[in-house]
Amino acid sequence: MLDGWVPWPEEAAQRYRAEGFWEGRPLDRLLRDRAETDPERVALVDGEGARWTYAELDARADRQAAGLRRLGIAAGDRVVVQLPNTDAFVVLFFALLRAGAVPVLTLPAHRESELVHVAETAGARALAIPDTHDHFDHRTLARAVRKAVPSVEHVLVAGDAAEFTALDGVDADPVPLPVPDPSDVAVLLLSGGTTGKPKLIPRTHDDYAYNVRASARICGFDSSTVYLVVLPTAHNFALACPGLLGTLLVGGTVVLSPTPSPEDAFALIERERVTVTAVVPPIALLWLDAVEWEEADLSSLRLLQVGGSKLGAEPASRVSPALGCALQQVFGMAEGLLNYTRLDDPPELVAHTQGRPMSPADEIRVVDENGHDVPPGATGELLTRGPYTLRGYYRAPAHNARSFTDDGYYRTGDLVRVLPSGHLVVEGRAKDQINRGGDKISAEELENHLLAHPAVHDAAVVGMPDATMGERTCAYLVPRGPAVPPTQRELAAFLTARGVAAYKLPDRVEVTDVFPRTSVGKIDKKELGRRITALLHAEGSGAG
Ligand code: OOB
Repeated sequence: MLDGWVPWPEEAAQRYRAEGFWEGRPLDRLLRDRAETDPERVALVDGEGARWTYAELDARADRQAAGLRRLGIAAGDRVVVQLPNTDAFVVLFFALLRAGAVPVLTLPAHRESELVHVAETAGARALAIPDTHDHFDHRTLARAVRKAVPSVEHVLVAGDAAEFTALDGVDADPVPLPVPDPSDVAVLLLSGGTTGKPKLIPRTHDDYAYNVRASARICGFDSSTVYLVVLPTAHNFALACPGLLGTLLVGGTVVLSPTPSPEDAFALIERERVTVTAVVPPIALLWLDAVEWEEADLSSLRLLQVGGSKLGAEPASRVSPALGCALQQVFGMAEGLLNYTRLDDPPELVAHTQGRPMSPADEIRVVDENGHDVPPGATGELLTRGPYTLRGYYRAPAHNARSFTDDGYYRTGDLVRVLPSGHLVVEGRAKDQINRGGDKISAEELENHLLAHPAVHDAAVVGMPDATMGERTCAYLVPRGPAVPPTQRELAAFLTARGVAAYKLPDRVEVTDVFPRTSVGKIDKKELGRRITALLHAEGSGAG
């Protein structure tokens, strides 16, 4: 058993098993099963058109698993994975599961600040990266991570490995490997984060397999499904809701798009006759515009899943007419709980709600600031527990004490109301986080970086309304004494040099002498939010 994570209480675990939510099978079996029943079907196609059957993918994973063991990666070892949407990700993901190691999934956009923290927290044994991606040399990043985190012994590189180990060369003849305990942690996902640094989310074989299986059923995935991975494969939405894993589970075909741009994605939809894909709202908006001028044939598309941040009712109602497919809203979280609008829901509910919980075993409470249940239909914070929602972050006891109730409910920090149909409408947020078109930015994490700037005395990060992204990031600064406060460009350079991911850089910087305070003396972020919103209105831009 991996230590440092919080398992479900025995009573709940027994119930989830007895009721069939947890099947007691390792996660990698979903690939093995298909390789046995449909070996010659195409499992995976990459952006360039290279194709792998189920048998080939399965065999590659076996060979790499054996190679990883030979390299010294042992059962329970954590391996930080930072790979873009390529076959290398898929093979390594299954190879690690089979070697009994735990993939720790990070985004290609993450940089030194995030990776060092993640590798350190996980006590990672290895790091897997591309050589270069999106004009960035990840080997430079790996050198910095190794220097800062001595437990990282191996760097595995997809492509030109330089002084590191080439992933391609890791293969060895398959060996029998011990079967992992299905109730143990299979994978560690990254949380959006509301505090100083991102947290790690343990997902077990049992819970994640159920997440994938139930999602695939609700979304109508079957062997005719051709799923386009548009978001990063490492993101829970694209990986398991039902995503890449859900498609492999049912014997469909996964197609990997290198980017979410309409040029790349539309060309792949046409070429591979893609039937379903998942995007965040800004990409949905971009695609709704792009169909006007892009010539591609999108007639194969049956379903567009949209989630990660709130999709407005107006663009929601434009999806079907413009793209000729059904819309599904998805309100999910890497921590577990998934809400889907159903394929047979009336159009009103699909356009105006963020779906209802996936599982009959999902328990939902909506509470006020004192933790009391609000009256039916009123808005409050969503609390949840269930067979695929974590009971605690990995190695984070202090944070866990705040993020969970005594009886195990996870405090989502999302403000919702529940309709009589059980559908949820997301009304806002009670957490100190900015949701920049699906990318989550912890205000505290960014403020800590800003406070490190010599000319900054105090910093407060708030969201500001934005027509495309939902919100963008505004950093309010109080300069240090007579110092000249940094401009937005100077700050961007400063933060980049500190190894902060580009999506976290403030979109706007505002300088003030003093922060508004609440009655208890905390920075009044609501007031700052109102100020920047008013300023945007006065400038004639913003919410639009
Ligand atoms: C997904 O997962 P995360 O972990 O990146 O972010 C979770 C948070 C939620 O707590 C909520 O604040 C926000 O993202 N969110 C939405 C939303 N979907 C997610 N807010 C409003 N409307 C929505 N539809 O973002 C995620 C994971 C699995 C599937 C889909 C999204």
